[in-house]
Amino acid sequence: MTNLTDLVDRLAAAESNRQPISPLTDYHPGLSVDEAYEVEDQLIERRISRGEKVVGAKVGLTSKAKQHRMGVDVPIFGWLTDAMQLSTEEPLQTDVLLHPRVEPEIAFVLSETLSGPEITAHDVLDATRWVCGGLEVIDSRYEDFRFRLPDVVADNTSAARFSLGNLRVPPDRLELDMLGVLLEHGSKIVASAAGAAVLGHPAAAAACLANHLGNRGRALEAGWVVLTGGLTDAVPLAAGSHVTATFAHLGTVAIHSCL
Ligand code: 0L1
Ligand code: MG
Repeated sequence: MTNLTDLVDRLAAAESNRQPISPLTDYHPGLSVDEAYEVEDQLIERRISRGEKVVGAKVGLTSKAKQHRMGVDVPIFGWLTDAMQLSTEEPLQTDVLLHPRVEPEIAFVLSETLSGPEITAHDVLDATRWVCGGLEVIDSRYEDFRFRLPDVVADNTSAARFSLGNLRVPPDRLELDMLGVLLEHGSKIVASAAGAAVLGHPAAAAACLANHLGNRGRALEAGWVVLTGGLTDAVPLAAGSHVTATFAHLGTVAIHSCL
C-alpha cells in the first residue's frame, strides 16, 4: 500500500520550490490511477486549507495526439482554483512556475449543477450559461514533462493557470465542434484546430468530467468553469512571450509572460 501523503508532500514541494521531480511511478510502480486521484484530491484540500476556492474543473489529454504520445486512450480530470485564474491583461509570472506551456481551450460556465454518472453532451449544453475561449497554462511538476498516467493525474493534470476571454456566448448560438481556433506565439501562427479535436465535441468532454466526478461522489457545481481540453498541442511559454488564441465567434484570449 503506497503512502499517499508522502506523494502529496513531494508534489507540493516540487511546486513551491520550483524543483521538478522524477515521476512517482519510478519508485512506486504499483501506484494506481484511483490512488492518483486521491493524491490529486489531497493536493486540492491543501490549497483549500490555504484559502483557495475551487472554481471549476478541467479535462486533460483530450486530443488523440496527446493521448497517443502518452500511450493512453482515456482523458484525465483535474481541479481549478481561484488562485489559478489570471484576470484579463494580468501578466503571467513565469518565475514562480517550472516550465510552463500554454494551450487553447473552449470553456463552459455552468448555470446548473451536473451530477453524473449518466450525463450526456446535451445535458451539458442545457446546463451551460455561456461558452468562452480560454488559454490553459500547464506546468508539470515532473522533470521534462515526463510521466505515466498515474503521475499526471496525481499532479492535478499539470494544471497551473488559466485565462478566460471576455466574449461570452450562449451555447445554442454556436456549433462547438466546428468552432475554429488559431494559436499565435508572437506574430507566428503555431497551430490551428476546431472544437471536434476534444473528444469529438467539447460538451462530450465536459460530460465525461461530470460522469467521472459522479462516480467519485462529486458533481460539477453551478457557476463553475469547465476547461474542456487542449484543442492543439501546448506551446512552451518562456519569459517575455506573448501568446494569443483567436476563436471563431468567441474573440481573442492572450497571455503575456513577464520578463
Ligand atoms: O490539460 C492537459 O491536457 C494537460 C494534461 C497533462 C499532460 C501534459 O501535461 O501535457
Ligand atoms: Mg488543458
